[in-house]
Amino acid sequence: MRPIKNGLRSLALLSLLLPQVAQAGLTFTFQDPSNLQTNSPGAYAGFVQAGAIWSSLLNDNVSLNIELRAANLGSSVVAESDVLYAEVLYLQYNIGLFADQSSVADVSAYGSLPFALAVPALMNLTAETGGDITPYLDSNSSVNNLYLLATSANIKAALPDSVFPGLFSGLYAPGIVDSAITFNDTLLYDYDPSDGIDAGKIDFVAVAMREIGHALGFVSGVDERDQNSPPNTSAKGEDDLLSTPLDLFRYSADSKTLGVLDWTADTRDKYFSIDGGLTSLTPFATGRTHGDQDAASLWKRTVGTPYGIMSPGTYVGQPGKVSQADLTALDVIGWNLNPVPEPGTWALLGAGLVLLAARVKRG
Ligand SMILES: [Ca+2]
Ligand SMILES: [Ca+2]
Ligand SMILES: [Ca+2]
Ligand SMILES: [Ca+2]
Repeated sequence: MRPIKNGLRSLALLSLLLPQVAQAGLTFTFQDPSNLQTNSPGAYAGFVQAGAIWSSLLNDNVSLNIELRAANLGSSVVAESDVLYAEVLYLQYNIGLFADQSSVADVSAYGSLPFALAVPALMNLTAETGGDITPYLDSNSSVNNLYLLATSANIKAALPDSVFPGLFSGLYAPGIVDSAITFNDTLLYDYDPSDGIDAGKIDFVAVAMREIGHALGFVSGVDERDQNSPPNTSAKGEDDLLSTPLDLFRYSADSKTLGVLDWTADTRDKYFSIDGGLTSLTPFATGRTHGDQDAASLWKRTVGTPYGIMSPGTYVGQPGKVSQADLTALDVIGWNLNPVPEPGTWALLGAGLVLLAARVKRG
């Protein structure tokens, strides 16, 4: 019986993996209050292209409003975003992810999550311990263990109105801005990555993709804890700040040992894992103030090839690239990936086609 059962299971999985049809997909409306289309047409076109690339990669039926602005952000900041968030019960989010599973990574990621009301995690820098940086286990099921703070785009992808009718209707109201992105118009950009990136110029489309990527949900609550704590301010209580859906896949060696997540800001290594911390897929940055000086809402900085489009730094003289790690992170927090066959998959499909052709020929 076992082989048959397994066979049925893989058939079920296969049907889960088949692309959904008749979806409008991910669409962007760019609002242009300062008339970039006239004043900085290259930048406006760059944002439109960045949106089009995300639309080609993700196929959730989600419409997003992005407001674009330009400003002098100094010499070290390329862009910043004001993203719309909403609180969601962890258990609601868990149910949403259960219904949203459409990839092998989704199945593993969902399986790694506790089916419970509350999520335990390592914490630090809270008022409860006087702002101390020493990690401690927070398993008291208080507000910060019960709720997540998710971007509006992430909620639209993971908890669609069809699954939770009316629950997040506010996010669909007219005039809602999912993210307001300001880029630094005092830096040198190459707006057209199709012919490479000029020496000394920043890949603008990559910058725009990263800012939109934050809106899609590639963000960590660790940054708020990192910044809203000594020496910057007095420590906030556990429940004053919430973690994000992406933080459900954030681990350290210490948290793995305890079988919990790691929501601390410090210099210990943190990593993205979709199997309960057993496997590190990609390291995260660990925080501007108490960590490695990069925002925890990014991959770890590298000397050579970046881990993905959601890496820190700017792409000067070289194009930014979306990586499998970027896609897996968005996949497991509730986005549905458009099928992009791997080279190996192509070979398999090709072999299948050849077999089919041979059968037809013999028939
Ligand atoms: Ca707590
Ligand atoms: Ca170029
Ligand atoms: Ca997914
Ligand atoms: Ca989805």
